[in-house]
Amino acid sequence: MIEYSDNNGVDWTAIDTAANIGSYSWLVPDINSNECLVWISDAGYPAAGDVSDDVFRIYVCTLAYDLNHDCFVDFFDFSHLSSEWLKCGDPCDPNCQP
Ligand SMILES: [Ca+2]
Repeated sequence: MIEYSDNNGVDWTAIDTAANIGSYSWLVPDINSNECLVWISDAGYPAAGDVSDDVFRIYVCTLAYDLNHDCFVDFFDFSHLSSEWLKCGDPCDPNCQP
């Protein structure tokens, strides 16, 4: 069982129950907190588990021109924008040259 807290362990929210394969990909929630923790435990024996060694930060990126959502506006974003600069975006338009 995987859970997280956004208030340093006061409250816990379930993320998922998953088999232990050594890693887990998690799309973090849209929150702003400097007091996040993750708790992982055996779903059948909740006392057997462990929590993050320290709090970490989750924040919502607010950059409008971060086109690949990595929270940086850099050359990749510019190249992504320029790669579609002259595309019409309408696949039903016979004059569209994607
Ligand atoms: Ca970016």
